[in-house]
Parts: sequence; structure tokens; C-alpha cells
Amino acid sequence: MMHTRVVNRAGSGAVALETTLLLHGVPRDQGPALASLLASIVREEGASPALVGVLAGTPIVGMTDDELGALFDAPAVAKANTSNLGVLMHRARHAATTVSTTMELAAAAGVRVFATGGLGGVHEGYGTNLDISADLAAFTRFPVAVVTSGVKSILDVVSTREALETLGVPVVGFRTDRFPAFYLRESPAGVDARFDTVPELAGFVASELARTGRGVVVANPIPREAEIALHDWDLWLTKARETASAPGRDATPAILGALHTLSGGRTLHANIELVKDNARLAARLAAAMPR
Ligand code: PSU
Ligand code: MN
Repeated sequence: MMHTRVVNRAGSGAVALETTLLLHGVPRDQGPALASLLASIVREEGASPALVGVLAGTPIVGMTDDELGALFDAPAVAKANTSNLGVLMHRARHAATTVSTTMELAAAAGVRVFATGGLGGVHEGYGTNLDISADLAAFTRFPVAVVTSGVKSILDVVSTREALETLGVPVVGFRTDRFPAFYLRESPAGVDARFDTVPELAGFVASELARTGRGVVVANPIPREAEIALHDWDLWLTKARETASAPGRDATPAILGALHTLSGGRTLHANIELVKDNARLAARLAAAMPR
């Protein structure tokens, strides 16, 4: 039973957007501009953007520019997944929402479509501890379609795909048969089904959300012209793993940050291009969804 009360400013045909990507995924000074860019892309496609975050303990679906500004002005903004969201609300803290909590709050507001960059997942087990993102389990609980460029290539992509299968999460590809890996268009893993048109995708997503009350992964590969070459990627990832390591919730932001520096901004450019493309597809999906 769900009782999360949210300030709900979502319009019809809303597309949820997350705040962790903006506050912890790109350099701080680029977050506000990226937020307005994503919002304008969503509007261009005839849908309405709903930025999700937590302001002084209050979850908001459809943050205003001022509310987002307050998050950017705050000295430290926690990263909320489904495990710590309740405590952050209870303590009246600011928080940025990840995929799992953006899904949770979007579902509470009746928003069915959400655009992100890449899902969290199963981290590489290179001699360290088990680390599996709360993003995966969120799909078993919240009826939201998440448009994503697959899972971040910093993860064990094939194991993450297997974990989604174990959890019974439908993974569909938009114009692809392969499960994408964020900076890379393809991975060795596949999808459950391929959809080539937005109306067909919208028809499936609407009926699947209603049928199961659970989420759907809509995998949308990074645009070809923004893809990172495999050779560069391997080199940067090896170096990033040597320089950046952080425990728990800090792991993903630390390694993304290191990659952006090591690659001279090329991974950041790719990240922004894939998020823009996901916002565009999510908006087209939301606009085409039957009620
Ligand atoms: N997509 C991006 N950049 C990001 C994220 C997604 O392009 O920073 C965030 C999402 O909020 C996702 C989180 O939920 O990374 C995963 O964090 P973790 O591995 O700690 O679960
Ligand atoms: Mn983790």
C-alpha cells in the first residue's frame, strides 16, 4: 500500500525527470542549464516536464525553477534511493532523487513515464563487496516506464541484465535488439522485445503498466554520433577505477566524475547527449500513451 504524499504539479502527458543526474551526475555548474534544456525538449514534443526532488523533506513532482535553485544553492544535497528517502523526509532534508525514488514519487503522482541517463545496477565484483543499485528492485514496485540508455557501462552490464530478468522486469528496446550500455550502443546482452515505432511502444507500455502495477525498462541506445569508441572507453575506465573509488552511494558519482576529467569532457558530452535523446523519446512516448 502506498501512502507517500507528494506535492503534485504534474500536468497531463507528464515526463518525470530526476535530480540526482543534475546534482551528482554532471559538474554542479552545468546542472541548471541541463535541467532547462531537458524541460524544453520535453515541451517541444508536446509533453510536460515534471522535475522530481525533495525540498526540506517535502517530495515534489514538478519542481519550480526556484525550488531547483534552492537545491543547487544548498551546501550538501543527499542522494535518495528507496532505502533512505523516508529518513530524509522525516528529518526535513533536501534530497536529489535517483531512478528508484524518482519512480516512487512519480508513481505516487500518477506519472507513468520518466527519462534518465542510465540505470544503476550490479557493480563489478573486482575483489570488493556486493553493490547492487536500488534502481533494479524499484521496477518490481512502481508502475513507471523508464527511458534509459541501458545501464551505466561502469557496471557489470551482463549481470545487471540478468538481475532484471530474475526480478521479472520487462526490458524492451527502442529500435534495437541489444541491451545498450550507456556510452556504448550495444552490450553482449539482449532485450525481451524490440519496438520500432512510438505508437506501438506506447500501446504496450500503457497496457503493461496497468496489467502489472510494475515498471518497464525502455532501452534507447545513445545516438550514434555521440557514442564512445570501445578502445577509448576501456582505457578511460581502467584509469578511472585506479583513481576513483568511493563506498556505497558515492561510488557512482565518483567514477562518473573521474571519467569526465580523464576523457577531457568526452564522457560528459556523451552523457548529456544520451539524456537529451531519452528526454525526447520519453516525451514522444508520454504524448502517445493511451489514457
Ligand atoms: N543517469 C546519468 N547520470 C546519473 C544517474 C543516471 O546519466 O548520475 C544516477 C541515477 O540517479 C541512478 C544513479 O539512479 O545514478 C545510480 O546510483 P547507484 O549506483 O548508487 O544506485
Ligand atoms: Mn550502490
